[in-house]
Amino acid sequence: MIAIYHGQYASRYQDLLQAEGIEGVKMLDETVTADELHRVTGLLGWKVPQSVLAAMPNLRWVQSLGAGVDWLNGMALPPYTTLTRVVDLFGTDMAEYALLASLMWVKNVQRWQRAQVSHRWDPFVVGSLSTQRVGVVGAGSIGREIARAFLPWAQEVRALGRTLPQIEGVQGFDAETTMEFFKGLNIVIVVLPLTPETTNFVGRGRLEQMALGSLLINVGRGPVVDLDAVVDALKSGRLDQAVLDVFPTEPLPSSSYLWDVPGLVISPHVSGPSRPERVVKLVARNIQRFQAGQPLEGVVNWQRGY
Ligand code: OXD
Repeated sequence: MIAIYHGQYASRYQDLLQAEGIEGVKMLDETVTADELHRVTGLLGWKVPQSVLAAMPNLRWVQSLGAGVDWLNGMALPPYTTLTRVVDLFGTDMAEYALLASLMWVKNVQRWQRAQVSHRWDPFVVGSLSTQRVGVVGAGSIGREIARAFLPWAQEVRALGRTLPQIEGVQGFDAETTMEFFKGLNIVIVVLPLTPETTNFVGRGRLEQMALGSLLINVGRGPVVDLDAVVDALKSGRLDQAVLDVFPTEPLPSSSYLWDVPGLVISPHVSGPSRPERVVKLVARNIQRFQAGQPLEGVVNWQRGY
């Protein structure tokens, strides 16, 4: 049996899957019985609690209903369970977000807004992306799309991957040349998944390599960026602005000091929306493949963690 666990979105998925010809997906709500949980072999889920996973000993496949699978970090799944994630769907939105954040910074839109509030005509020379060196940290399908989106605009575009990224027109860097990658960059866009290796990947040493007065954008996962180091870099002027869409704790508590840090721009994890309408076709294909015993799309490599 295929089941779904995704809070308020579960029934929307059920309807959309039905429209794709897929019936009988069981919603895991408080009425589900232990017997039904025993019969679950495939689970569509997002932030499923360990207690729910542990009640499904016959699970063979988990489809994460987003790009990330870090919500499963540290959780035990039955042996031989295949994990899949949503791939190739969020690159365009996230590239738009990164371009928007970069243009707002380079054109200093905040200064226009401040001037308008006080009815002040405040002309100044605005910058241009054409003089900016841009680097994308993470070269999966999303990172590659972001890097390509900057190519017509930026002076130079770099991409950093575990292995050397090959993207036409983009300078590739790998684990061995990480420091060179960061050197002199004006804009860094972080799109790394969260794994033990990527935690605090963007820390003091790497930020120090960036150009003075630069911009950091994080659309990957909160803990990939060392927030204390970012706040210090904003204070010292190494960073002029940091635009953060993701945080170690979400929602960001209203009591967090981060809301008031000068130079920090906060958005509520909106850069790559995983709306059911957009994800459902991939999920439907994977259900059909799972039921037919065929290879699934977006299989996660457990060793790499994405
Ligand atoms: C995702 C996300 O992983 O929304 O899909 O961050």
